[in-house]
Amino acid sequence: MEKIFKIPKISCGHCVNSIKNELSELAGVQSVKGNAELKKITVEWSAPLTEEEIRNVLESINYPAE
Ligand SMILES: [Cu+2]
Repeated sequence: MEKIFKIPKISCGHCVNSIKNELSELAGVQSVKGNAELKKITVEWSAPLTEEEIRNVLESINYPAE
């Protein structure tokens, strides 16, 4: 699965890097790409990981997705 998450709290490349680091640690995540200017993160993942779990992690690191 692949999805683009809009994350309003992204303000610079460091934010993108922290999100990348955290999400990359999740089992099932294949790739994480980010764009600081657009405040968007593209995540590619496979089951059993779910979109909800990804959203929960984003929330827990204080970068909730819209
Ligand atoms: Cu930042």
